[in-house]
Amino acid sequence: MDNFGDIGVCWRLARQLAVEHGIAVRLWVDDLKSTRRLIPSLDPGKACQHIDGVEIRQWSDPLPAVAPGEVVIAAFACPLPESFLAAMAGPKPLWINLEYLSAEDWVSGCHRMPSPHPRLPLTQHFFFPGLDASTGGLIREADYATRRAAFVPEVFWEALDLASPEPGELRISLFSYENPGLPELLKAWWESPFPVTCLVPEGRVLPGLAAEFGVSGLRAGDRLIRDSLTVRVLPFVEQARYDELLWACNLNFVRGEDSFVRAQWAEQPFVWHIYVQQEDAHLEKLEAFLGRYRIGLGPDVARALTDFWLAWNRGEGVGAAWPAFLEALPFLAAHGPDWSAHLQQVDDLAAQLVQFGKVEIE
Ligand code: TRH
Repeated sequence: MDNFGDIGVCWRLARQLAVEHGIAVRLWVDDLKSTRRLIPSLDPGKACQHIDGVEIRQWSDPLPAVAPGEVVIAAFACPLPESFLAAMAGPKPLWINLEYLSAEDWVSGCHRMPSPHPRLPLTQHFFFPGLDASTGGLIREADYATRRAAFVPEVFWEALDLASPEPGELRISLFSYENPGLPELLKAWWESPFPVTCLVPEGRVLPGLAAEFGVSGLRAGDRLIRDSLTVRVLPFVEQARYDELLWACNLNFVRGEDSFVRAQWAEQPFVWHIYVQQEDAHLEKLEAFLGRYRIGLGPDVARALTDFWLAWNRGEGVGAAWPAFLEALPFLAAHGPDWSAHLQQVDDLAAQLVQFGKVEIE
């Protein structure tokens, strides 16, 4: 199988297909250097290497000539190189276009839809991850629950050289894009009547954080303290261990797609910073998710959740929305396991892809 597309999702999926389903997966990566943050054992100097059963290949131009796998997955509408498409025209592998995750209703109508190539004798099939049985489901590894049950928070905190949370302390992980609402949020946290610890993996939010604290730059290991707030900058952890951070915190700020899904499996309250799309299409996606996620919440909690998520995504009104969101946290914490159980009624994305492959190829 050949896999092209966004690395956070694609690496996780490739690994699962190889480890759990015994499939020979070749993952094409354009930027090996930044992928190394997710996979520390990756050697960016090597154009071809094997990690966790996955063949990782440098996506160069021109692409090395290889025979396409039996299945080709192009994720997030990424265009396949012409030479590879031409090579596909002979053996005609099953070609899957793995789309963005969306909770919007139209998704179920487009899931698995075929679309012939305008010139070549090839058909791509749209495959949509999603939240209900009419979609392709979400990535979730078979050993997820076992790993979570074996997790010992005290050991995790010790490894980060941090004490376990004090009673009443709020421990937050912050993984987001640049956000003009950050200063207001930090203010709410440092004015808090109880201790707040914010753990920030190295990434795009650091310059905004540094500016707010009046320091020239931040890096892993740095600690900032102001009144009730302690900020600790963490190294970007390897992808396989990111879940631990989400399990250990009682509020997780996440973004994009993969961390957003992991936060849902972690069952803790979370805030999604969605990636911005043209014509504010992302806000519709955000509302569509909230429309489903809110089911079962009381009206005040649902309102507090919606107001805070919208404020964070618009980058304004974050401070005003925080107090009600804070009050809603215990209810959202209770909601997390119900939501995760609801999602688990749907087969996971890897299993559905394998099933689809079996039906289409045989
Ligand atoms: O990187 P992202 O912003 O990715 C997004 C989406 O994939 C989206 O579909 C795409 O269109 C957009 O990019 C441009 O956020 P995401 O999806 O959460 O991916 C981040 C990955 O990093 C995820 O796999 C979790 C991982 N991670 C670690 O491995 N260690 C860490 O310390 C942290 C904070 C994250």
